[in-house]
Amino acid sequence: MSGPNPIEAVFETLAATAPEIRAGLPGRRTALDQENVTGDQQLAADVWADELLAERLGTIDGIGEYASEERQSVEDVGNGYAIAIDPLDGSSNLKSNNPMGTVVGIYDGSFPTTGQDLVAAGFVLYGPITTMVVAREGIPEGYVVANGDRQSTGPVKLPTEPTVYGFGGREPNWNHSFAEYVEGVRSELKLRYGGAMIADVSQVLSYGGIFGYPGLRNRPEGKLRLLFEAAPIAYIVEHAGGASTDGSQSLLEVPAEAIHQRTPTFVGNESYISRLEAAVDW
Ligand code: AHM
Ligand code: MG
Repeated sequence: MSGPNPIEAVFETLAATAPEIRAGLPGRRTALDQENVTGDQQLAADVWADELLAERLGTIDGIGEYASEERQSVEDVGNGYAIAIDPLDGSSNLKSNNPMGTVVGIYDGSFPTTGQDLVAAGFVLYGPITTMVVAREGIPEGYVVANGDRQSTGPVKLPTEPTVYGFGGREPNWNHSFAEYVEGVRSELKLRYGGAMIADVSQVLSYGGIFGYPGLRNRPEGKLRLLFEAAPIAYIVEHAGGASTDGSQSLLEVPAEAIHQRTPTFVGNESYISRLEAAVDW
């Protein structure tokens, strides 16, 4: 399928495919006897959503590379933009029937690359309703997805008054400087953590605040993946008026040496991001 241009076509296709993904989830909640390349347990839904999206997005004219969290290597699918996708972000939430998402970054470059090559990013959130946020140029736009069509809900701007926070990882594995920073945040903001990045970032975009997954004592690079998750979300939040960091620099500046590279990931209001950069010593 191709649209007016490859970037628009990616988001149109994602909106058209989202209801199908949602409808296909009930029968695909079982764990497969396999892990993806970064060692996560795969569900039938992860593999199925990846195959569906590779088929739909990989055949768009003007898309040259398809990289997915669920596959080992980059697929060469023609000439043009490189797309990185997490087909079902937060899929462990399928068991408990909590929200999940799909996140995509469109890069004008070849993998591995940095967030500076991003020309657009977007996500679908499978919550009580299906919503979508797309950032291209200027302020990101929100949509409600119904019957495969997008209806705009207007610009997405990070509220200037922060309200919520959510940080991943087990607290005993947090580094001391980060734990101290969180003590301050706890006394100021309200905890909202659901275990699916897209859903947690959507709360930050709606109410203001900070979401993050830190580097851990036993895993200094943290959990979230730079090209599939961290950079696309940073692109969206920065365009919405917020900031991002890996602890010392914008997530859009972190160079990727490997497709599945992980990074400590934080997005949210500038005041909380700069305080975090001053506080952490990893
Ligand atoms: P996934 O892409 O394999 O679902 O993993 C990423 C998810 C993020 O959505 C979320 O922020 C994080 O893992 C939650 O991890 P935890 O369960 O350790 O809190
Ligand atoms: Mg994910």
